[in-house]
Amino acid sequence: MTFLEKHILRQQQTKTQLCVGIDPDITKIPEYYHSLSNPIASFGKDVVEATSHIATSYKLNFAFYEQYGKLGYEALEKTIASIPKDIITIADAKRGDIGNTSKAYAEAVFTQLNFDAITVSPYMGQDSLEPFLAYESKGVFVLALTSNAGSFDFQRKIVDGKKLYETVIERCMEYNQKGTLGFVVGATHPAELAFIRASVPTVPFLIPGIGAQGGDAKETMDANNGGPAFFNVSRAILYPTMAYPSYKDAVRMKAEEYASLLPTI
Ligand code: OMP
Repeated sequence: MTFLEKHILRQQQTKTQLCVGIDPDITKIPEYYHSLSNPIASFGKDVVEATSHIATSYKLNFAFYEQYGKLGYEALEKTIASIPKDIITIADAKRGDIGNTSKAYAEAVFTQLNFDAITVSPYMGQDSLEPFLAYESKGVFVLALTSNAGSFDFQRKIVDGKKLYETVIERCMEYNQKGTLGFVVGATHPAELAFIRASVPTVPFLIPGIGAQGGDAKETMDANNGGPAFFNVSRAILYPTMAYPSYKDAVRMKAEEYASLLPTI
């Protein structure tokens, strides 16, 4: 089964398009985790337990694990192991290097860690992406138009008469021989999201930026116009501010709130 087939099946169960982002930050998790042997692993397990009834996918951002060294790597493995097998897992690692090195990155993420999909940077070109695209069933999300302010620095520059991100999309579509390629498009630019969606109506998008970065769920869904999508929400679910009987309850409520804002169509 390809990652997209798995995602469609999962969406039929949950009736939402919510991708829960797990970006563990020790300074933001409740105090009581701090005394546990691996606070990040325990936090991840609780987040998965609180949200797995509603999450269509999980995106684990590697930076938030790698910053804790050995404990972080252990937490990454334990968190992946705690995710039910019918839910898509996305390694947010933003890889991409010379082909020989990308091959090793792909082996690590797809074979060793067994993620369903990965985020990659297109900057080093075709040979840097091919080792990821060689996997029949794994998804490869290429950064196209990112959600941050820095997206104005390069991605919109006019090169050969068009914006650089348009060229990235056009060229990457030529590499999409197995239908496993998708794009990362930020929720913070709904008009451009709509424009990009119109150019590639059936390609899966990973769409971060809803919640903490200001992207609006409804506006983003409208801009996506029903295309296959993984709408990611990380901090707005992981670090709820409201008072509930327990932290896990608060995370569950927030996830359910976003899930209902991001229904399947
Ligand atoms: P929140 O802003 O807390 O919801 O987190 C967004 C997540 O998506 C983080 O893990 C970011 O690293 C990631 N992200 C973006 O925010 N913007 C992008 O353009 C691309 C990504 C990503 O590739 O996931």
